[in-house]
Amino acid sequence: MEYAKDFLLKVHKELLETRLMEKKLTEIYAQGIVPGHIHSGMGQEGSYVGVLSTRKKGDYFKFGHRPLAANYIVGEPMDAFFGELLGKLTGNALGHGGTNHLGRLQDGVVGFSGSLGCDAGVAVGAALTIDAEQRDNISYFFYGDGTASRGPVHEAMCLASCWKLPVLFVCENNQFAISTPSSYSSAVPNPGADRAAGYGMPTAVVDGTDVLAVYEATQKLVDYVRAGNGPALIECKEYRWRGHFEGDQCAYRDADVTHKYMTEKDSVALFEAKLLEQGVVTEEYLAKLREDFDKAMDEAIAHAVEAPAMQPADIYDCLYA
Ligand SMILES: Cc1ncc(C[n+]2csc(CCOP(=O)(O)OP(=O)(O)O)c2C)c(N)n1
Ligand SMILES: [Mg+2]
Repeated sequence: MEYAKDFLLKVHKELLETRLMEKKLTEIYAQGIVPGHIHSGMGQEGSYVGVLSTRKKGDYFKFGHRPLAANYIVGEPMDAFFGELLGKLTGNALGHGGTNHLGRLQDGVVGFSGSLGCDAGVAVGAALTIDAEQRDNISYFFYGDGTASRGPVHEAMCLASCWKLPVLFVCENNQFAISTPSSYSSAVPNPGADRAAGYGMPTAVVDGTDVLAVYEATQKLVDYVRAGNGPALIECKEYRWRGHFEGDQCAYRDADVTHKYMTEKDSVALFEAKLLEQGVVTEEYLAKLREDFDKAMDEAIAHAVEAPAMQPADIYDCLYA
């Protein structure tokens, strides 16, 4: 497929920013300034950015616990993002939720439940709104290979397909649910795609480390969903580079396999090599982009460190609308 230069630059910028932000999160966690866990999304940037490159204004997003940078990519300002992570009043949820409650409704982010899979129904509910308002938007539901086996996910798929609601189910198959390999919890090789036939949904299975392959496969499904045909499902195959959470020693998996993915299936390095070869970017351009983004993040983190923390008396604020 032929791409306009502006499109390639935008995809690359979002891919690089996702990587740099996910890396930064591990660094500030190690400094001890983040209350709660960080579940790094390093290794999964290509699938998120490839899928999100099909988004348009008015769409809804149900993200998970990784990569958190997805919230920034769809519009959350950095100060609100880092403020929330550090439990500060400048955060998008006034520091009440931290790592699991990033995202803002004005960006289309419909929130997150720590009880994985239960919020599949929220994504379907958002699609019902779109349907009632007769818009050509869609609701993206991102979920993991482990979450793919949860009951509420299947109930959500069933309802979305019976009512022909505009949902794109995005199964992020990073091969593990904490320490459980996907092959242990699923009798079929594709825990998302292989089960979607039961709901009459079209599917694609794609290499999640190839950002343009993800984009192309997703765009076909998104066209189908936006046209009012009902839901579809894409499953992205990838590998979680770091532990389930920061501090996980990963004793349950082979470090050589991890190393292989990190060196041979690095979505950012692979895409940058292509863009350099095609003359779309230069080494100087890439270096400046990295430097500027890193500086912007450091400034936002410094603001968050200085910002007032949430106090015990604030705990009942924002519970009811
Ligand atoms: C209902 C429920 N059960 C268990 C957990 C604990 N838990 C948190 S993350 C996780 C693994 C999820 O695996 P997967 O869906 O593959 O997502 P990944 O972490 O790989 O991105 C589990 C079991 C939870 N949060 N919610
Ligand atoms: Mg997983």
